[in-house]
Amino acid sequence: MLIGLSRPQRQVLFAFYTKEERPATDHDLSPHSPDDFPKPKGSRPRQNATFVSLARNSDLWEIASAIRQVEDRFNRDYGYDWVFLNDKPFDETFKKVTTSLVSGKTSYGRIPPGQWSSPEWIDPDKAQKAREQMKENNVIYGDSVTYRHMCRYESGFFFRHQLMLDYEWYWRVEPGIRLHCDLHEDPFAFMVENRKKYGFVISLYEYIETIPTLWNTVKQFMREYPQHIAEDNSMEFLSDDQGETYNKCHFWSNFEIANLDWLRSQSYLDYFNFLDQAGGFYYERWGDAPVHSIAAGLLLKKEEIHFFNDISYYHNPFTHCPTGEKNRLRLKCDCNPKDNFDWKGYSCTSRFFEMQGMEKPEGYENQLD
Ligand SMILES: Nc1nc2c(ncn2[C@@H]2O[C@H](COP(=O)(O)OP(=O)(O)O)[C@@H](O)[C@H]2O)c(=O)[nH]1
Ligand SMILES: [Mg+2]
Repeated sequence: MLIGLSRPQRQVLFAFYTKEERPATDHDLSPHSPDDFPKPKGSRPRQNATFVSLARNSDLWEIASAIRQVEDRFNRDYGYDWVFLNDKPFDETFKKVTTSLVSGKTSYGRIPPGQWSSPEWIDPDKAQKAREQMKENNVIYGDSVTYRHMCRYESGFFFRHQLMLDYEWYWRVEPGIRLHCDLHEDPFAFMVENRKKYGFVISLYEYIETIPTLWNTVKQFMREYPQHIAEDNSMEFLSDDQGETYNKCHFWSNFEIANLDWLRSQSYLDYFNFLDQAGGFYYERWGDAPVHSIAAGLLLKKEEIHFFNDISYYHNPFTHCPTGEKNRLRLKCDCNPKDNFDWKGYSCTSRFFEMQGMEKPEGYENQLD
């Protein structure tokens, strides 16, 4: 059953696949039986949620260490499922090891080739020239084609993979990340109970070389689809001049806890398709982080976006370590508060607090540099 999706919405999702690409049979489930899964802690029911990781077979040990941390700090008490996606088939070792680590059900999906390649309207010569230029300018991943496929896939497709359709919520986990504190509450339940749609832990400024025309494209989208722009949006977080220019602030999307039905909504799909047509995933190197963040900032109400101070997180090279010693002791954190990125100059989290009219947590003044 496709929870939360009407029949026409489902048709939109499936219409994208050609018959050959349909991923329906291209996945495996783990050998667990439902009785093996731990019951959620406390009285609250488990939410309709899953972890999701895009990974290569070669990412195995890095994703294994990430899973182990997520399990030890949180999921062993909840048993949420985990979906793994890959442009190539996962090998047996990858499946065996990850299934042994995850307390919930695991499933392994192959990405349809049409979603891991540049669309037919992209001019290959123009895209290649752009990559060469970026390589010369030392732009990170500037010459990588697969990184571009990855950014486009995370921007527009993972949430409509067959294996994701039955879920309403996801938590994205990348290889090599760390969690430094226990979680004392189920973040999915928090999202549901507080009517949130998008949650983040780290925000920062994007390299402008990767997105020179993104904001102009977004402005065109806003003109063409004014009905999709939320009234009480977060433009103030994204722009310092009421939308004229982009200040490059974005949520770091290697961590996300968010609502899949929102990404599958007509407004998000119109937004993604508009950007995809413009070609910037290949002629530039648009990242899924600014793409998701601008969408969250404009299509959602600002109160639907949440900053998880309590979830400590590391992805090379930045750390979010909860501000406030009481918090860190209560949650058994092993991060050094000095490493906390939130209040440093390259973070946008201060701006987020200001936009939301939120008071900064006690002790933030000591972490400004
Ligand atoms: N299957 C697959 N996953 C990829 C590929 N490239 C990147 N990823 C995944 O995409 C995510 C982002 O890639 P990563 O190398 O961590 O990029 P970074 O965090 O921006 O430095 C991670 O979950 C990777 O495992 C690829 O070619 N194939
Ligand atoms: Mg990464």
